[in-house]
Amino acid sequence: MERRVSPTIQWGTWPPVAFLYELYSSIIFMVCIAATFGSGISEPIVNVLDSGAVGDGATDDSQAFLKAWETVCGAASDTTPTLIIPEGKTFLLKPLTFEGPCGSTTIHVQVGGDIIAPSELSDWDGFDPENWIVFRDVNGLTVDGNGQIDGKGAKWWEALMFSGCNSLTVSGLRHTNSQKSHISITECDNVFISSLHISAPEDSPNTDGIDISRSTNILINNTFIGTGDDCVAINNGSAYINITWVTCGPGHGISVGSLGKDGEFNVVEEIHVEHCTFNGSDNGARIKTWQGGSGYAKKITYQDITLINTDNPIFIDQFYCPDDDCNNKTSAVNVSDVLFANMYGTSEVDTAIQLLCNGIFGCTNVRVENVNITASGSDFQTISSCENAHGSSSNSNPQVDCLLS
Ligand SMILES: *[C@@H]1O[C@H](CO)[C@@H](O)[C@H](O)[C@H]1NC(C)=O
Ligand SMILES: *[C@@H]1O[C@H](CO)[C@@H](O)[C@H](O)[C@H]1NC(C)=O
Ligand SMILES: *[C@@H]1O[C@H](CO)[C@@H](O)[C@H](O)[C@H]1NC(C)=O
Ligand SMILES: *[C@@H]1O[C@H](CO)[C@@H](O)[C@H](O)[C@H]1NC(C)=O
Ligand SMILES: *[C@@H]1O[C@H](CO)[C@@H](O)[C@H](O)[C@H]1NC(C)=O
Ligand SMILES: *[C@@H]1O[C@H](CO)[C@@H](O)[C@H](O)[C@H]1NC(C)=O
Ligand SMILES: CC(=O)N[C@H]1CO[C@H](CO)[C@@H](O)[C@@H]1O
Repeated sequence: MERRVSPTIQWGTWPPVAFLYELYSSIIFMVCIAATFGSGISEPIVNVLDSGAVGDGATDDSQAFLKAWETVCGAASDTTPTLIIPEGKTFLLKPLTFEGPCGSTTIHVQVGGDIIAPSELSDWDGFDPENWIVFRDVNGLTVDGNGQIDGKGAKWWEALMFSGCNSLTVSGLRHTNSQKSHISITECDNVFISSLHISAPEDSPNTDGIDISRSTNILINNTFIGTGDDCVAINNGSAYINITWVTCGPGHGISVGSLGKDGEFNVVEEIHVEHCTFNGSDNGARIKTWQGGSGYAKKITYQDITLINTDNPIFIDQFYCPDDDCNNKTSAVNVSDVLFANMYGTSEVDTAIQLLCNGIFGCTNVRVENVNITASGSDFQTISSCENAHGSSSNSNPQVDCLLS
């Protein structure tokens, strides 16, 4: 998300998260999956209809879902309980948390039907307005199905949050109309996200597709993201994040950061974005850091990327300042070991490659290889521009002669 409003969430009974200053609001699945031992049988099967859910899109089904969850979460350790949200129905849910830890080490949530949020602010009285659906401390969770999760465009939440979750799988769902981020993943390890379809209007502010922070070993594969802000934003404490076969656009690119806001110490490393397409997005491959921060962003690769009418296809911005009210500072997040390779297609702007690094230590070992980015129109040509960027380039159009060796 470009601008984060500061945290107002009361995390209450979740002490480890006191430091979660980056809040996610629409739908929150906080899922924690611990070690998986397999060998479970697919029982018990718990259908939300059997717990009293109505599924007419108007009745508040929250309590029925929580009741069903109690059964699922309380199932014995040698089972694989399955929560069925049946297709052909639409379930209205108020903010709720599917809380772990649970008895079983593997839990399956099958989302066949649609889930919608209440659209009136008054429906949120007495609830934490930052979070809609939360899965918290649930280990070995799989959430899949063809259902749609519709945030109804409410401004005050994020759609789906997985927090503190290990061995999480999310696939197949359609997410729409969250006004903040659609899916947030924080404090999770070993996550597989695939075949999602995430959409929000292009002009909706702060609607990140997927926000990642303090998480490791994540693969996001084969997913479409079209939103009003970053398609994927990778924030502090994230490492070993792979993003493959993702199409982004509209949206603000697949971004590392923003990092180092308000002098924060932030670290991100081992981020690999491959076989992705940026289609009409503002920004493509982007690393953004505020002046005055510290820490690092390193070992980042963007390769095998298709660009279609992309604004700022390749962009390192160490002067990130969306409100234009920043002063030059004397510290920075250290950006190094960045590879942009095999990137082909068209740019909406002339400066297709921008490597803007601070004058403190600049960016080091930035490589641009096998790149051909041409103008999307016939009235301009692409160029590159650098400040304090060190590294190398080969076989690049536009040439990046400004990279200092
Ligand atoms: C991420 O990509 C790296 C390099 O391509 C690979 O070695 C690693 O296994 C991948 N990790 C995941 C979780 O997919
Ligand atoms: C990722 O998606 C691609 C393209 O759809 C597919 O070929 C590949 O098998 C997927 N990889 C995994 C690990 O699911
Ligand atoms: C960023 O993450 C690192 C590593 O997890 C942690 O040490 C640091 O405190 C975090 N920074 C902030 C501002 O939370
Ligand atoms: C790019 O986006 C446009 C507009 O949404 C769409 O018509 C086109 O099919 C997309 N191209 C690809 C390759 O996804
Ligand atoms: C920045 O990172 C590079 C690569 O890790 C390292 O060589 C350099 O010393 C770092 N600079 C500072 C000021 O930390
Ligand atoms: C770059 O791509 C354009 C358009 O596809 C092509 O005409 C041009 O020959 C390519 N340039 C290089 C150096 O490969
Ligand atoms: C806000 C501001 O003063 N930004 C400047 C900081 O310094 C760089 C040069 O290293 C300038 O390009 C920025 O305009």
